[in-house]
Amino acid sequence: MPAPRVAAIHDLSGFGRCSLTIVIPALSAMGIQCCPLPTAYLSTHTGGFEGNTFLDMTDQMAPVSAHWQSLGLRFDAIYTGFMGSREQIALSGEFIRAFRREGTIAVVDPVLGDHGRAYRTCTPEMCRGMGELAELADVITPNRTEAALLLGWPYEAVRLDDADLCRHWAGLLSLDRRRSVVLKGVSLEPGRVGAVCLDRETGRADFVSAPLAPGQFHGTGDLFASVLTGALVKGISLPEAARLAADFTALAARRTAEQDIPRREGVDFEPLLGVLGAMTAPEERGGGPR
Ligand code: PXL
Repeated sequence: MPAPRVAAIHDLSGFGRCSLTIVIPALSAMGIQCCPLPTAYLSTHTGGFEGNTFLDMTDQMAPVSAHWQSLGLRFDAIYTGFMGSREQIALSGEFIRAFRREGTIAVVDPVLGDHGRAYRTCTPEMCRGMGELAELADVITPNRTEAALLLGWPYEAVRLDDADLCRHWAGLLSLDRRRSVVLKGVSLEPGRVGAVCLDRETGRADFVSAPLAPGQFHGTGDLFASVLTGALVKGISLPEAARLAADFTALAARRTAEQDIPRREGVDFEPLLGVLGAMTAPEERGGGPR
């Protein structure tokens, strides 16, 4: 069987590990072909570095899409993340419309902010646009900050420390179950963090969690969403995909904490990519030859 194929619409940040520098290795390690459509090239990400360069690649997005359409390319998933402008959000929506087929999974990670604050590049107009893009998604993966921004609620109100409240927010974010929701940053017990997963097919809300690592590292949201996307493309169920994403992200965060590197340098996950491949391999999961 050929490798499943994912179109990944994210920025490429040279240093600091986020977006495509996480998406590509994570999907590759899971045996998935990643076709990147970079929206911008930055010298570093914008969280914790000053003076980063920003090469806007918006004008490449439609021609790349047109070329891929002329080649008749098909994707098992379309996975979008950080956006540099309102126009990029609109073009990503057009890409999803153009390439969506029966069985294609559209995963929109509505990267807008963290820790109660919007990223400095995310204007209110960008937040509105991201909401529109997320309407095209089969699965969205917001954190608590992004959930608040998408729902138009204050961050403090979107508490994720109570199961009923988590179900409530996930329900609102699902737009009457038109899309599945993996809402990250849920913590129902001290020392553990994870997600609530509302599956639009079954209507079930499942909780997954993993031990909370000391410290917080840039790019953990991108790593979680990448592993989740890869697992979904491999046919793994939503709660199981979220469990794998939570477990691997926790493992990478723990390793990073042990390395004592600055938070802005992101998750030190590369030495663990073999583990990721094994965790998501069919034979490890009891589904293939041993
Ligand atoms: O990890 C999210 C992200 C992605 N891409 C860029 C960013 C950020 C968060 O700061 O700056 C360029």
